[in-house]
Amino acid sequence: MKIVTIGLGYIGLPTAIMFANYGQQVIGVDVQLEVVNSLQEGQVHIEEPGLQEALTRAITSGNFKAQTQVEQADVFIVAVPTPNKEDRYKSCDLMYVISAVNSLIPYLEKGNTVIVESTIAPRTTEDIILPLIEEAGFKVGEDLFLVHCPERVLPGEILQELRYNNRIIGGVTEACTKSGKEIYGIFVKGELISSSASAAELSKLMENTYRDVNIALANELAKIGDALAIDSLEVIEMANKHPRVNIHSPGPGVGGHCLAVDPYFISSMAPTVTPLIQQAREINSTMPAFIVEKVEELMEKIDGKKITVLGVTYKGNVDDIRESPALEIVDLLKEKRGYELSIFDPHVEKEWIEKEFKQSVVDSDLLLVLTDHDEFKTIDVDQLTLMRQKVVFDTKNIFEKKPEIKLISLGNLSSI
Ligand code: SAJ
Repeated sequence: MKIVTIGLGYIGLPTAIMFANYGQQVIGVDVQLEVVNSLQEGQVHIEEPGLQEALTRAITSGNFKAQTQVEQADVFIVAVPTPNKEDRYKSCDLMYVISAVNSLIPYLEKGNTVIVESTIAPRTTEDIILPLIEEAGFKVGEDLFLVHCPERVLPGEILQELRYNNRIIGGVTEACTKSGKEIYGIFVKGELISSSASAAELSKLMENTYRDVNIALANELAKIGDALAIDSLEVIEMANKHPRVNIHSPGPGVGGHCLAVDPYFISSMAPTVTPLIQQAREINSTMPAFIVEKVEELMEKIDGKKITVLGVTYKGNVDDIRESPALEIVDLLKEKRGYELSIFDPHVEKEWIEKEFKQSVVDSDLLLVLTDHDEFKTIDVDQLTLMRQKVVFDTKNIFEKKPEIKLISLGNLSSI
């Protein structure tokens, strides 16, 4: 089978490589020439465990190549970004999806299958993509097949989850779903769930919304703990021992290109019936400002000047800084509050990031933990000797209590 994947980012690239390593002939297409060049030279451009080795295998077998041009194939997979529009409701911007679909239409032939993996607002496949294809003269479900098959893999675990997660196959007709199942059956070991395109779209969005709302509840609980001087982290730990409770973890905010984006795709389509979803977004997106407020209180109390920030990615063990609450916090602390800042993140290479942890803590009054990279979990007191004061504000709950350290977490904010 010949497959063209359009979009070689966090989802499109692993998917393309996976099909190639399962014996399919795959052409990966991206509009960014530097991405294509780097892949042609055998180098992945994103950090994801196992991906480099998988690319090397795919290239060596001759089953994968990258290019900027779409060409004829049996299957077309669209995995391009869908950002929020800058409108009032932050609705789904389909610009890249429409452009990708338009780029493949000239190559369509009878019997082809078009799959959209990009996360899209509910009803997009049927109301927007289907007409584009039918205007080109094809009857979907008869001449060719159209499927929404949302990606649901967790960054950091992509290769494992691509294979073992259950996969929703949302066909525009039953024949479309059947075709989608045959294609993903090539490597997916989880259940292939037959559905419609619209239900598949909403399911994907609700999965991320469920997580966003649950995190908002945890963040609200951290604020309740602060207001009432009760350890909210201890409360969460105990509550989660109840067999039907699973409160998520509070943190400095919700980032990445999924949870901080997708809930708006639902609320913008149904704004009057989504107060809970909108409120959760509001709670999570104001967490950085809340953390900065607490940092200010703490810095005033300890008469501090310099802050060392640990981690700027949107979560631990990834290199992705898109929609990162940590960056928003850095910006607020530096530009607006004028603290001296030193930033350390072993997963990100930028000129404003310290190369050495040891160097980043020199004369620091506060270690502000914003990301739970594994590297930070093993930091011990000896590595903090160069700090002016050994105060740690750990927003990710990864530091152990030690007598030599004054440790503030989201569980004991009231002790500031
Ligand atoms: N976070 C918290 N508290 C938590 C869990 C997460 O504050 O208890 C924060 C993280 O620090 C991060 C953000 O939420 O800033 C999102 O992280 P995440 O690990 O929840 O999710 P993503 O964005 O990396 O991936 C999610 C996943 N969705 C679900 O778990 C329902 C993944 O399976 C999806 O494929 C992905 O979105 C996507 O592409 O949509």
